[in-house]
Amino acid sequence: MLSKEQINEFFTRGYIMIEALFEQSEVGEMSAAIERLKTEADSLDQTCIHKGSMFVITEKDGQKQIRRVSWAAPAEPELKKWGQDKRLTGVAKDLLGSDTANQLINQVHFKYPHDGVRYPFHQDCKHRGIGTDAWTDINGKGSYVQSLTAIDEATIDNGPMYFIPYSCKDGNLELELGYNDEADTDLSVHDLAEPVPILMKPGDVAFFGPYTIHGSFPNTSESPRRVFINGYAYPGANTRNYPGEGSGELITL
Ligand SMILES: O=C(O)CCC(=O)C(=O)O
Repeated sequence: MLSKEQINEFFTRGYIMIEALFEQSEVGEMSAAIERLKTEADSLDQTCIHKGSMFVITEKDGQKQIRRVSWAAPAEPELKKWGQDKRLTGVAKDLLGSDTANQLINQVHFKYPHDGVRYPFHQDCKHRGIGTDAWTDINGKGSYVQSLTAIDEATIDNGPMYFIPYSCKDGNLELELGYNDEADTDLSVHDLAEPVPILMKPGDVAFFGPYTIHGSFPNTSESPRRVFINGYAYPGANTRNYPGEGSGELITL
């Protein structure tokens, strides 16, 4: 799927973007599945496993936040299908250097206007459990690839993803987890480039590694910013059970 230049860019800059990997009609199908999840989330008032998926619901300033659905597959099998689409897994195959992977993430991030949801700058290696028994970098190149598919257009105002180019160069910087709205990550102690907003059209996909620092700010626009995230680990790198029925499935890339 990828050229040598793209593979090199992934490992040096820390991320690549592939425009229009999915057609608009396909994004429409993903979007409809995500809206069905949103309807389920509307009926819940706290974080729970529902229909086999983990719905993460929080509250901020008295307002309900539908933050994410982790391992969306059981509640919405259409999203399992898209998360195992060969256009995503083919890229993961090239980047992992493996024909198979454990799929750890099949997730939707919702970000509605003024809901305050943000993701402080972080590295996904922390989420994978680096430094604990949960995680081993088996292929010596991070052993993990995450993809982020734009469902809505990502504009500068609706809380787009930001990447810090080349921030993967020093591996694990032991940053905090990226799920706490209140966290205030001090990046000034590291020698880093400026964060770059990734303005995506629906169907564009960003791929990034476990050491690439990324995050996003609240949605201050009047339209939603929804993304569909899938993550693939080199077989055996992960030993942890992720919430959701069937998570961590060994798949053929
Ligand atoms: O949805 C976002 O803006 C953040 C995504 C993210 O942090 C991740 O995919 O690890």
